[in-house]
Amino acid sequence: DPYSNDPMRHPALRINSQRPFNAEPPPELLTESYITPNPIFFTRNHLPVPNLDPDTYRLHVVGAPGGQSLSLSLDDLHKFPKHEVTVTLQCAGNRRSEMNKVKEVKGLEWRTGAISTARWAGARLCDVLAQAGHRLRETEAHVCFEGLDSDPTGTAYGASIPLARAMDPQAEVLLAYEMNGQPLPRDHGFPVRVVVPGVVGARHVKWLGRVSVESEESYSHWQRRDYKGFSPSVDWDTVDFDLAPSIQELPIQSAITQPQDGTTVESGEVIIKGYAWSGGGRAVIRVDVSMDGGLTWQEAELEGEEQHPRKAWAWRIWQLKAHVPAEQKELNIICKAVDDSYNVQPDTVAPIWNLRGVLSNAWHRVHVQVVP
Ligand code: MTE
Ligand code: MO
Repeated sequence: DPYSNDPMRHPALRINSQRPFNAEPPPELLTESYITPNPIFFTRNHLPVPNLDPDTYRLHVVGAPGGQSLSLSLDDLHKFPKHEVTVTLQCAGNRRSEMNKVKEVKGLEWRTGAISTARWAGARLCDVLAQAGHRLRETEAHVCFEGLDSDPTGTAYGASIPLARAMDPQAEVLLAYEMNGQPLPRDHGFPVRVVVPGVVGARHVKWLGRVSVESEESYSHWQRRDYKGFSPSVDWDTVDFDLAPSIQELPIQSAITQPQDGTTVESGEVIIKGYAWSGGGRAVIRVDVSMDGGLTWQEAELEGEEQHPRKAWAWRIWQLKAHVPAEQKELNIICKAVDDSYNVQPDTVAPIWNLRGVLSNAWHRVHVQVVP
């Protein structure tokens, strides 16, 4: 069993798949704190977790023509200036279960928890690439990452991002060796992973073994044959993965974590709580909440750290204290967020349905009963 060496996991995690291990924190824990504690940070593994020895670990960085290739130990990585940044990581499949209700999709049944936030620290990718002689190129180029996890045929997990993002110090792309002040937990990429602020989780390659600069995107299955969006009309007989761009920055997203769907609340003051986040460093400027299925709206209070324009890498937790009269029988609660490009979430799932169930960001709806 290639999974027999996987680490222990926190019992509060809601498991979507045991082998490979995929799990999300329950909603009430997800927004309890702005920074997600490491043991309940959502986990998305495609393969068994490799067991890497930090003393013999080496990161191979392929050098530029005229530059030099690097073989970096953990100590070597620590010699680069240490950079820290708070980043929300979201899987492209977050909230896929809602898409599956409209029409069957292929993929893990994530609810609202395939998203978490941590304070990451490590070397900036641009500093490491510069040491290997890389510069921004006139022509299109991509930085390809390979994990040290592999399938039975020896194929490793891989992904890529555009070189322009990798070389931009303001984009803050990290080769991270710390998560919330601790060495990375094994499930989250020990000893080194990529963190690409504002970009879909799939590009944050864990257990990083190799970095290279190529004229083409990574040839990995997960770059070319997965993590792409399609029209609702495309099915598995007609899909052509070469026609759609790989997902990089993610669209505006929000969800309600409290109260939970199908539960009961007491009339009087009811607290509605959730998260909101947008990709590409776009800040969340507003979260609208409806208690009556979308007839009327109230603005939620945004909590958590202030966001910097164009560098809003982390989510906002939001809250609304609503007054619910005793004669009210039920509530149809909805949330929708707006980012600083005034991008909004679509109101329903059907028009954004796609066969892989990615990019599921329709208005989040929760139905609860009210007791006097
Ligand atoms: N990196 C490797 N090497 N192997 C993987 O399976 N999964 C990716 C990404 N990096 C993956 C990986 C996907 S799809 C996501 S959403 C994030 O890791 C999840 O990161 P987390 O498990 O730390 O939350
Ligand atoms: Mo993912």
